[in-house]
Order: sequence, then C-alpha cells, then structure tokens
Amino acid sequence: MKTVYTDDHRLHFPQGELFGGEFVTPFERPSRVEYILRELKKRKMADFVAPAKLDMAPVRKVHDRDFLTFLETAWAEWSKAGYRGEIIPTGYAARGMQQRCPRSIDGKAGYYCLSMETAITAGTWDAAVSSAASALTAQKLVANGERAAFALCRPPGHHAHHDMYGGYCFLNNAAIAAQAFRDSGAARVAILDVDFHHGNGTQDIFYTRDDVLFCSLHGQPEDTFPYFLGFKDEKGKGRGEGFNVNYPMPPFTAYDVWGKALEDACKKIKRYAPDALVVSLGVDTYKDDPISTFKLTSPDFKTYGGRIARLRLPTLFVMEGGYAVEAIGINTVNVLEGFLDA
Ligand code: OKP
Ligand code: ZN
Repeated sequence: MKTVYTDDHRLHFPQGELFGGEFVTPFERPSRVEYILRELKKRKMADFVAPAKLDMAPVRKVHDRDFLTFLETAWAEWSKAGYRGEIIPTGYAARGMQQRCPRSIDGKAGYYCLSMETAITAGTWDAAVSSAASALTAQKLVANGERAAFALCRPPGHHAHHDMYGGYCFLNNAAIAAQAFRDSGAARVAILDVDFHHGNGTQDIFYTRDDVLFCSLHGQPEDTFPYFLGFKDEKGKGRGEGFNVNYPMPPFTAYDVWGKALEDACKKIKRYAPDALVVSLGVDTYKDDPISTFKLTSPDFKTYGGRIARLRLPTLFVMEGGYAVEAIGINTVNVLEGFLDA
C-alpha cells in the first residue's frame, strides 16, 4: 500500500493549546507523523509518494468560499492588526446572536471557529493545503485502480465543517477525497470514521446528501469533544435522511463493544454498496491516549483493519487523530497491516 506524504505538515506547529486552563504544547504535533513514518519503514511498508499540487475543485465543493479566503488570509490580517501571538479568537457567534461575519480579524476568526484549542499560525494554511493534497493524491491512486492507499495527513480534517475550523482541523481531507471520488465517477461513497472523536465536520458537509454515507464511531458528546454534535438521533436531513449514522459510546469502551458497533457500521456500508470507501483513521481510541477515554489495545487495531478489508471495497485511509505518540505508529500500521493481511 502506498503512503502519500510530505514534510510540509511541519509548517503547522502552534506553540500553545489551551488545555485545562493552561497553555500546553499541542497534542497534535509534528512528531506524530515521524512515529508513523518510522513504523512504516520498520515493517517494510515504506512505499512513499509525494502529493501533487492541490486541485481546489473538490475543496471548493465541500467548503464555503469566504471560509477558504479567511483561512488563506487570516495570518496576514492578524499580523497587520498588530497582534503578535497565534490566532486564537475570544468571541464566538454563540446561541441567540447574529450569524454575520464581522470585519475585524479577531471577530472573523471567532465567526469561523468552533473550538479554541486550535491556533492558526503563519504556516497553517500551507500545511492544511499540503494535507488536503495528500488526501487527493491518495484518492487518485485508488480511483485509478489501487486496492487501497494511505494519506498520511497532518493537520487532520474531520472536525472541519463546510465553514468552520477547530479540533485541530482546517480543511476536511476525508470529505474532500470523498467528493473527488464522486467527481471521478463513483455513484456512492461511504465514509467510516473510526477516530475517537465524532467527525462533526464530515457529518455537517454531507448531512443533506444521499450520495455519501457517513458512519462515525466515537465518544458520546455528553462526555467528549466536540460536545455539541454526534448524537445517535442525528440521521441526516432531506435527501440525506438515513445516510448519517452515529455510534456514540461511553468512556472506557473496549473492543467487545466497539467491535460490535464497527460490525453494524460495516453491514450498513455493505448494504449501501458504495463504489469507494474513505476511512477517517484516528487511532486515539487507544487505551493510553492522553486526551481520549476508549480502551482499544494495539492488537485490536489489527483486528479491525481486517474487518474493513473484508468489505472488499477500494479503500482510502485518511489519517486523523492519535496522541499517544509512542504507540501511534504501531497502532496506525496495525490497521494497515490487518487490512493487507485479510
Ligand atoms: C482531534 B481529532 C479535551 C479537549 C479536546 C480537541 C480534540 C480534538 C481532536 N479536553 N480538544 O479528532 O483527533
Ligand atoms: Zn480524535
């Protein structure tokens, strides 16, 4: 299986993340990618491809035009305003307030932001573009006949809405890739999101569509980020009714329960008979993840990689979360190896 990857992800590395009221080094950090690369090499899976220049067409179909302009120009505007730190808005378009985009950059950032742990820096836009480009280049490999490909994306994407960033995400790589599958002839695409966190952005983007089935296994919003989306009764709207499936689960969920949810999701995907599968691959379901509460073990990742393979679909793996850096390589490559061995 080929891995699409570029060093440009390093352009995004904020100094701080607000966590428990303290500024800490962000959990979503460049070394995550290094650990995954090291494990791929160790297991003789070092088949690397660099991404092509980003094709903006599918990006423009899943994201709002003004949102994209905001992301691209935010740092320049922020610097021009005289601010010296990283972009972290302080005012939000909360309940009962107008949803109108303000003129000032701090107001604008608040308008487009869904959570404040995610800082924007000088290199954020270029890194996000390189991440989406990796997803699209890997998507092309699969569209052109590869059984599977791995997009080693960083920053991740599944929390990014049509017009909001947050949860370490700016451009929704998995959604962009799913759109590209549609544009290259797939009638139906399924997205399976196995990251610990709900893929709120992906859900938002496809909520009213029946050509993309979205299934997400995650920590229930009562306890876990993103807190305000990911409930079981969110099933899609209009044409999209029935094409959004959430599996919220309580803290301490282990593979006995998680695996059953995956089984149910796989059955739904099979019945949908998609032409391609996009897996939002986060390995923060791991028992020792520092910001998550599920209890999957390293062998469990191999097991579920095999289950995904038995769907027998052209499959694109898109990297999302995973913050236990010492284990992130092992767990990620376990999924890929479990897939290849099945
Ligand atoms: C991104 B991905 C925990 C706060 C959570 C944001 C987590 C974003 C996860 N106390 N902060 O889905 O792995
Ligand atoms: Zn996550």
